[in-house]
Amino acid sequence: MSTTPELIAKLEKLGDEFLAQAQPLADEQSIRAAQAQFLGKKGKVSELMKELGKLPPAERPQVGAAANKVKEKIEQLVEACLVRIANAAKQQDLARKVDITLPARPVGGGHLHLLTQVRQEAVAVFAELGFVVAEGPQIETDWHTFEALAIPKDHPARDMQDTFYVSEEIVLRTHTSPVQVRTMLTQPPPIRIVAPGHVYRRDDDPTHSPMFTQLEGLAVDTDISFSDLKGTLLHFVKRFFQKDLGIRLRPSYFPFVEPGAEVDMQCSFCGGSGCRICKQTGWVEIGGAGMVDPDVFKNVGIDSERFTGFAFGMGIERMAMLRHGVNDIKFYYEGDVRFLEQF
Ligand code: FA5
Repeated sequence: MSTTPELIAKLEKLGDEFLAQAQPLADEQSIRAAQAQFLGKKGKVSELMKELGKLPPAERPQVGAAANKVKEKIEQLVEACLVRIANAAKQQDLARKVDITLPARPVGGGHLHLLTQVRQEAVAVFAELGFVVAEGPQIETDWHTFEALAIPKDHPARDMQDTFYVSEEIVLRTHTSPVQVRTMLTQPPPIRIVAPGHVYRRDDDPTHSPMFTQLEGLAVDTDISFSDLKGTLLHFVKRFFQKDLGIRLRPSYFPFVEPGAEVDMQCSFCGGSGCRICKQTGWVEIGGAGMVDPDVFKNVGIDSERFTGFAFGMGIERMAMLRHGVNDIKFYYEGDVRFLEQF
């Protein structure tokens, strides 16, 4: 059993002991562990204090005061050690050399969306042939979208394009053909335009989307014939797909052209021998086309005795699918960078 002076001496020694133990430590965690060894519930100070009860009551306050003093000293040493390591870390930071002449890391840039790329490339092919870009509104009048194109309200052809109506007279355009009307109303022949843009229909399956992109074409002049239409489309397909592919024009009905045709091209994937993209037929439909109907010329005030014209409308998603094998139209619009980065 220790006497009061012995116990006080032991307590006082703990301060130096802590200092010796904590001085070499270089991180906060070890300093806190050392602090617990001295000041914790089962720490060295508490151990010594167990002897307090055995001392004469009159001497106990003296020992208690010595214990408080050593606790305070250890607390101060802990603080000093923490400041020391914080300063050391700061010094290390300041000493680190930065080579500002190193080249910067490249910043990942974005790129045009696949549909924008395809649209620009398609327009570029027609631009080589003298076509210029024309535009029209996506929220369009019923008259420009249907009536002027010889599709009156009760006409069964309206069922081919299930329409989103804004009001009785205003629609979301179902095709880019109203740009034909707007162009012919404002510009006298000769006309050679292409009109790319968004169109809307109540359509939704793996190859049809409620919003998609079409590329309209229109040429009006004194001597335009069906063979000009065929030659233009054939040139486009060969140039755009950079392959010697054929086209075929299947007789079809659009009220605003006469004769009218569906435009098929040989499948760019298999070259016409049959694959999953063309459903083993060797051919894929890319759009509609035909000679401008004299009724449409009448509606826009162009003399159909003097002028003839051809028009076509193609799906840009379809062309992108044929170029890149995209088998679900949704991929274009989901904004998934894993898809978009491939192009
Ligand atoms: C038309 O829209 C006519 N305006 C085309 C035209 C223009 C004919 C000028 C004559 C003269 P159609 O409804 O077939 O035609 O659409 C043309 C192309 O758009 C289709 O061949 C297809 O490639 C694409 N398309 C049609 N509906 C959708 C849809 N919901 N999603 C994606 N592409 C579509």
